[in-house]
Amino acid sequence: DRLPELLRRMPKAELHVHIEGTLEPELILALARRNQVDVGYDSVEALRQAYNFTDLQSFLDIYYAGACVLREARDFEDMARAYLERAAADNVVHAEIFFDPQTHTARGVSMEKVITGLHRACERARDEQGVNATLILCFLRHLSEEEAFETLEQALPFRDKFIGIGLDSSEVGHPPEKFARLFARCRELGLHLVAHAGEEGPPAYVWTALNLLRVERIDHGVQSAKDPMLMQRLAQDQIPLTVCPLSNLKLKVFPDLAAHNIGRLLGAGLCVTVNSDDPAYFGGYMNDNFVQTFAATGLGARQAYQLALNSFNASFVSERVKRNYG
Ligand code: ES4
Ligand code: ZN
Repeated sequence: DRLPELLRRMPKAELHVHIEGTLEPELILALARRNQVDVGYDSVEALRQAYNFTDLQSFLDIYYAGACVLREARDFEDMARAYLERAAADNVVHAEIFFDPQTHTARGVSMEKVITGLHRACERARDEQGVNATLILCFLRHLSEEEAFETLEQALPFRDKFIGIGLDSSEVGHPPEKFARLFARCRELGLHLVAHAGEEGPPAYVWTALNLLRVERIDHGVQSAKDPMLMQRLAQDQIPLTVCPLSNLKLKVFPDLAAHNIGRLLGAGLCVTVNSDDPAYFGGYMNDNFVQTFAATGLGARQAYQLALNSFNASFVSERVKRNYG
């Protein structure tokens, strides 16, 4: 069967990856040593054994703890470089990378160190891997609107180094409307807008992300299948969903990959894409997500082509560049 080979070799765009979620245990330990930070684990095996989360919150607790080893601009650069080399090996030619500045500024790391470190890795990837990499600043939805506005102010001196903003972290209890004014401001600034919605939260959160935040893409969005009217809206307006199958598996959004609704979403005509989310924690990068999902759900070459095409159509590259990809 040559399908896995097709999946691995086809050029693709990754639109949903948290750079802090690409920190492999080996790099966490190396940075802990370099920065003399105590992470509470002394071996790769011990760290990996702690990755036994059962839902989004139990994952986030470990993910934020791992990020504590990041102190200097070069730490952020090293992390992003490792991800971009790994992505290039999976034939990812375009990546729009999330970062969570509040996780770092809350620990006294400056916005400048975070953004300049990540941006240097993006520039290098273009030169050395031929990967076009851009940054999307994510606000933590469990924190306040006021803290989000402060974070935006801190980031504006580096406005030219990120293309958009997103909303992530604990979803249930933190609906999109909490950040309506923030997103309106970012829209005025000409930033692209995306938000996590419908990962664990209800279809109502996808509706408000679309109608109140006016986002251009929905991150995850798999719970949309529970609402036929919402499915119609997503299909009609071709709102991309950045789906992350192995993430959904590890966080028990679906009991197994065979039960994942990606085939149903695609079949309903939605602009679905496949992404890795937090590959160091969820057990797979882009090609692992494609190969395992296709093996479990019985999708075929036609869907492979559609997903690759969708990933470029859903990206924030210019329409002119999109015509070249197509
Ligand atoms: C995340 Cl899987 C997921 N969901 C929400 N926020 C996140 N941040 C990093 N990974
Ligand atoms: Zn995510």
